Amino acid sequence: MPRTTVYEGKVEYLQILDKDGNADAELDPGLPNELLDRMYRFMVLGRLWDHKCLMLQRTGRMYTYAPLEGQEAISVGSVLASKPEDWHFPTYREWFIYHIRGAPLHMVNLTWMGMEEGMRIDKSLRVFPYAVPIASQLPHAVGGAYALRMKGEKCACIAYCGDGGTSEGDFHDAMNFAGVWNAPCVFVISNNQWAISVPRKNQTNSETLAQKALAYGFSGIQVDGNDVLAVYRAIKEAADAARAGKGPRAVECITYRMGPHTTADDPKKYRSDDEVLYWKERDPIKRFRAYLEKKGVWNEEYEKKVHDEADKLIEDAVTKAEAFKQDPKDMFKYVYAAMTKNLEEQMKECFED
Ligand SMILES: Cc1ncc(C[n+]2csc(CCOP(=O)(O)OP(=O)(O)O)c2C)c(N)n1
Ligand SMILES: [Mg+2]
Repeated sequence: MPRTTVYEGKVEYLQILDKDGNADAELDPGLPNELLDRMYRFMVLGRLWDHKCLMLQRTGRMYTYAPLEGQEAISVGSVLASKPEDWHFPTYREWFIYHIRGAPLHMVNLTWMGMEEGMRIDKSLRVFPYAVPIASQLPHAVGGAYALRMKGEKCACIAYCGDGGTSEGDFHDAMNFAGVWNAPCVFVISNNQWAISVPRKNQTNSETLAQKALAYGFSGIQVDGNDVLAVYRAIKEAADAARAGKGPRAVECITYRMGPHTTADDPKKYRSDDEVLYWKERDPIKRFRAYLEKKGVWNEEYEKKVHDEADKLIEDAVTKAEAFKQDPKDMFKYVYAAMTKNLEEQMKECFED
């Protein structure tokens, strides 16, 4: 028997905007100014809101919080590339997705303030509650995609995980079933180089995370995750393909978490200032702003308008979140679909004495 090659795979890399905001003329999707404006407003709002949440946590007005800074282009590019009929299955770091999909800004603040009511999202927005157990949302997305197709709905299920998430069994179970079922799924891997203090190189010996898809029989692409146009384009193509019955795809977004893993972490203990500086120069907002300026969409006056508007929204969201009243009886009421006799007795004891 001759020795032959039975399989050869490839993974493309996509970047449209370089770090200084110069666009590749052939790859630039030529989005209308109205959409570019929405992208920029959301990215700035995400960044400012992130800074506000950190301050709230540091002053005891919010509990443990997972910062977004540096990764805004992924949430914004991905949601704006999707359609209202698509579903999103975020991780704890993609909390901004809820607002981009249309949820009031204060809802996510509520969750980080320890109030689960924040995840009581209008079902028509089609976003699952975010998952903290790593990668556990991926099998949900594949099951959802399979079920929605059975119901005759033409939509994509867009599921997110981090670089660390790709080492979880749930990631591989989900990818395998998505491939076997040709499920309309898009796996967005936010490769921010670190899983708390574990670097990407200790996570897997694979050259890319996108190539994991090849083993499960579908394609994977790697994109510059700090380039909102590249994220938008790759996810739009993947979601369009999923809706058209062409099966799943993986999109690995190369990015960097600029802040701590959560407010309980000190990244100075495990990464160098030089590394942080390298990524600061590749900031997603700075480069998109430069692109918009070259197109004549951005100027100082516009910047001020965008910031003023964001500041107002943030102040309003904090006021609403802090004024929110919880009903302590809920902790008894929603343990099960219906309260057990035991729980009823405990609730009575707590509130009627
Ligand atoms: C199943 C499970 N194991 C461990 C943890 C603890 N944990 C929380 S975040 C995290 C790292 C995740 O890293 P990554 O997937 O790269 O996402 P990132 O936080 O970088 O966005 C770990 C191990 C968890 N939440 N769930
Ligand atoms: Mg990570």
